[in-house]
Amino acid sequence: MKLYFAPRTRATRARWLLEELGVPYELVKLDLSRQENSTPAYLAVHPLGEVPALVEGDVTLLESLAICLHLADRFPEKHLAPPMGSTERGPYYQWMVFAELTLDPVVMAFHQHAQLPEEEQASAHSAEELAKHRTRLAAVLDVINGGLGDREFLVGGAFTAADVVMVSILHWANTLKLLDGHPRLAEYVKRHAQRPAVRRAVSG
Ligand SMILES: N[C@@H](CCC(=O)N[C@@H](CS)C(=O)NCC(=O)O)C(=O)O
Repeated sequence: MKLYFAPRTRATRARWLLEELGVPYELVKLDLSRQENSTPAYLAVHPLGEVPALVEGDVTLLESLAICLHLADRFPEKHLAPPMGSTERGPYYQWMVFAELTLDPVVMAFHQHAQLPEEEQASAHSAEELAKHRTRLAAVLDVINGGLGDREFLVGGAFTAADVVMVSILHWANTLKLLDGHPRLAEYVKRHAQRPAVRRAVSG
């Protein structure tokens, strides 16, 4: 297996999961600042020039969520996904998809706001948009907080790929200081960030 990767991107969650699984893989690092993702060779792997991409034999897999779902199922003996058809499988899908399709867009909205020039950030339109995002973010974080409760992991009392995807996006939210009013979620992120597999995934 070959993982096309760049640090501090959505590729980190795929690398983290590979490290948790402890399976052999080849890491191909791309320097996005040098447009190494725009070469004809890489565009033949990922036509949009994005990371991650996972190549195994004749199959190339795009989309970090699909890669995480696939990898956790590919090695069932590692128990990073509840068995197919089990009671836990539904919540497992739910949290993976909630993280990607509900949490990620609102975090992205804050990220994009932070990239705006200062005068644009201060404009009335921008402030109004930000207020809407804040309301949405609070509601979304409340759902995750309620789902997690006092438990250590999202699903089935054990660490799964759902934690990998959720923590990755919450970690991004945390770097934007969006978890300041949610100590339990901040603690959930901090605790997972200390996992040895995370340290390996962000090293070098
Ligand atoms: N939905 C895709 C998004 C992939 C994506 O947007 N990757 C970004 C990094 S997080 C990228 O490669 N951007 C190319 C660039 O910055 O030039 C996924 O989750 O894999």
